[in-house]
Amino acid sequence: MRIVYSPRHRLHADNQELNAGVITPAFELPARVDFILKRIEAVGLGEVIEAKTIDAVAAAVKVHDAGYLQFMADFWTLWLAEGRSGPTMPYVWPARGQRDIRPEHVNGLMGYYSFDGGASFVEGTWEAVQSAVWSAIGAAELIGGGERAAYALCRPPGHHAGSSTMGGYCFINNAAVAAQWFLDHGAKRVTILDVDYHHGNGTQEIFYRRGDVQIVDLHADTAVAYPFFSGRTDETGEGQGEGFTLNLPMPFGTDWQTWGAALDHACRAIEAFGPDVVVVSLGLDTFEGDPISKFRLKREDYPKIGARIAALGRPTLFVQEGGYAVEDIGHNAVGVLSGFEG
Ligand code: SP5
Ligand code: ZN
Repeated sequence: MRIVYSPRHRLHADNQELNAGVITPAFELPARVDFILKRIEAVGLGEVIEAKTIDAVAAAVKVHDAGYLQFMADFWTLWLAEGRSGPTMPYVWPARGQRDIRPEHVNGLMGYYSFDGGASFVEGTWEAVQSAVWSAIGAAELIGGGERAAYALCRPPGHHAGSSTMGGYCFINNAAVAAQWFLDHGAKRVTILDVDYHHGNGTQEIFYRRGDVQIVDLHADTAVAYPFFSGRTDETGEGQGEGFTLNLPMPFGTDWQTWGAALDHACRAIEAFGPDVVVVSLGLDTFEGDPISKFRLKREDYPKIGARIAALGRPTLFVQEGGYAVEDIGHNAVGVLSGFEG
């Protein structure tokens, strides 16, 4: 299958994150893409295409708030105007009992448009964020043109980004933007199958009240795992979307036996929905060696994921999400994609 990516992802680097009381260098690194590309070339998975420049805001505004996108576009200018130039992260959020009111100052805006301290900006962040949308749309276009599958090698990832919130290393929800692109280009129903270790809270929020996009999400139980505030089994959608969200949480230590059974259950729900296209939010942080996660999938399990998804028999767009064991991520990503191709 063909791979779409942009070298501009590299502009989002040397940032930091806030985790359980500690500010650390970011786990979400440019090297992730390097290792995946290296493995793609080693096995000859397919042609790697550089994403062409498109209007990322025009594509993203179909699933994101316009004021949120404008804030991200303006952020670096506002930050420089404060006399700052280093990486930043938010530090105050509107929580229960406070007002949903848009402040004017950059420090307030940063909190208003985020839900954690995991999405920090550097000078090139907005450029990189837009280029991930180019990759997602470029790969979607390949499928629109008749290909059975394509891989958007996006960075930064997207599934934690909600309609007006960044967090969890995510700014624009690349998979959601692509799903909407399919609907705007003839698809009647799209499924987003999220296999990242973490619950795709942003994707769920964006489509929660819609019946044209089914969300099926395998993840670590959010009673004990990030992002904590969504991802439970009783979240099934609302209104028009009732019944079109399926959360499949699993405990720490989950291995293929449990995870593979959950994937099979997920795929049966997808078969019942009958989507025109499947968008896979392809996180690889389920790997036993992942530095921030607690599942135990092994390298040999990833081709089985691809094979089960292929058995759905639907046009399939893979969109890269998490996965932080940088030395292994290439094997695991290409494992899924090779398993899909059979
Ligand atoms: C796209 C994606 O996978 N985002 C993940 C964001 C996770 N952020 C919180 C992780 C908390 C894990 N704590 C790490 C401690 C490592 N010693
Ligand atoms: Zn993740």
